Amino acid sequence: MENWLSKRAYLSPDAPAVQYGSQELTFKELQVAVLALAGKLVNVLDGNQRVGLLTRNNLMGYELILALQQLGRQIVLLNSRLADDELAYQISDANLSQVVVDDQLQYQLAVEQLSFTTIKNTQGKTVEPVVEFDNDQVTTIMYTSGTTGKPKGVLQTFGNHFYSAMGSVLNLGLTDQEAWLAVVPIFHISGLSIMMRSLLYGTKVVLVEKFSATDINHLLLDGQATIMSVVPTMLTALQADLSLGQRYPKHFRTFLVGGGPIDRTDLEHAQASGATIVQSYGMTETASQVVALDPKDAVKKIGSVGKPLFPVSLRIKTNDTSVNAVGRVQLKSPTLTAGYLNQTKKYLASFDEGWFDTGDWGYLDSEGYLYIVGREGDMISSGGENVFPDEVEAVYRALPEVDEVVVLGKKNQEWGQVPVAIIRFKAAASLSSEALRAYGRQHLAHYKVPQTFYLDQGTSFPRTASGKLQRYQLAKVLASFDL
Ligand code: S0N
Ligand code: MG
Ligand code: MG
Repeated sequence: MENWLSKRAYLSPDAPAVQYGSQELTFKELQVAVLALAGKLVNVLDGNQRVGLLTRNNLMGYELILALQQLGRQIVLLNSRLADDELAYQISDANLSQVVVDDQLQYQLAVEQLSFTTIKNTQGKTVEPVVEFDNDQVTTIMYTSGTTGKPKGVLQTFGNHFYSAMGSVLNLGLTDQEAWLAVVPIFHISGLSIMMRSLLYGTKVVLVEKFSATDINHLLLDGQATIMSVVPTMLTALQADLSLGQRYPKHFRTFLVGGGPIDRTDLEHAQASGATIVQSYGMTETASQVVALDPKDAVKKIGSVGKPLFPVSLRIKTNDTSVNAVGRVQLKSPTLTAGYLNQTKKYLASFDEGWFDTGDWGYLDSEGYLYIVGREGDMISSGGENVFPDEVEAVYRALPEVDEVVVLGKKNQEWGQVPVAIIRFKAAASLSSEALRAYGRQHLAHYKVPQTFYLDQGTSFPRTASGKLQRYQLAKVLASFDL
């Protein structure tokens, strides 16, 4: 396919492309700004095909992603909430030599950091953008954690993003005034997919750097957006901020909810405020949502994430043939990642008879609606960020004082779930909760640090014969600590 930015600037040069605070750019203006930035980048980038980026949701970060695409570089979108240790692994795995870093963020990294200001102040030259965005070409890489081993770099091709945008629009439709509010991070697929859709649909993005329920409600009530991607934490905060009886204008048509389940109360509150809720299921590996629930079914099918989007096929892998039998959720989709960086074996091992195994557990009801009942490796979803107990446990096990540690999710009003830990010290050793927290915050993203440390009182953790923790049995253990 022809370069999406070139094509879009040709098709609808004067249509609004992006709004950031008081700044608004048309697609032609965006193209000019992006190419100017690309002209500066070539003067500071080395020959490495891959470039890291650490940014918040601001216009410079937005333009940098597009500029790197114009130069045909692969962009490694790093999560700005990660700790230095976590970033170091990803930087080394992706073989990065340079990371472009938002001036507002600070890290200690073993590679060259190019600040936004450095780039802005660089003399630019004229560059020829790439002509083609090839479907098979990897354009972005995002790291995801999992149950075993280190995080994996998920390779996302232009084809992945294209089919994702098509699947989304065939479900959600489009209005001629479309303006998609992006406060979900552009380093996650939730945010990046909004950017890619904008180029393909020719629609506007309302980019917001910092989530504040009051500010966002102000924008929505003011009619500045037609659709917004949210995680459940955001939806809850937005509803709590509305005054009694306050309703969103008709112009605002949808909250696209992903990154975890919402409960009935939140759903009803949101509906009472005049909003339409589309719940969905998706992941970095599928370049955003692959399953979505028709708003008409939201109440009738509460708890369901809906039906697979048009390009997506889904099956539940189980030997049980009864209706509602729980099994592994497996997919086929043109949006599916082309691979895990440096981990071909792991990638191939995620397929079962040609179906990609999500690692999640779920069932289809008699009408073909998907319900998710368990996440890979007892993944904890905190405010839309994934936390894998294994990863947190490994960090704590490295402490000489620690004999055993078990991390599990606890229900939380604000974040949906938060990690908590049950910890056992070696004989005569101990650490305070404060010390444990401080240690965690040094080595892990803050949202991964257990909110509470429960001292083990001789609990026997449920294990299989081979010694593997039976996580599904742990909820009972936690309940006994909560008394
Ligand atoms: C909810 C957010 C905005 C909260 O961040 P906020 O308020 O900006 O926090 P800070 O002011 O920076 O920090 C305050 C304290 O809060 C802690 N903290 C921040 N985030 C979390 C968190 N998630 N859990 C627990 N604690 C958190 C900070 O650490 C700080 O504490 P101290 O001071 O102690 O350090 C923010 O978390 C956020 O943006 N969340 C959303 C992330 C997201 O987008 N996730 C989705 C990922 N999934 C996918 O991308 C696949 C699905 C998908 O594509 C999709 C998802 C949603 C919608 C649509 C789609 C789609 O299909 O298109
Ligand atoms: Mg930090
Ligand atoms: Mg906050």
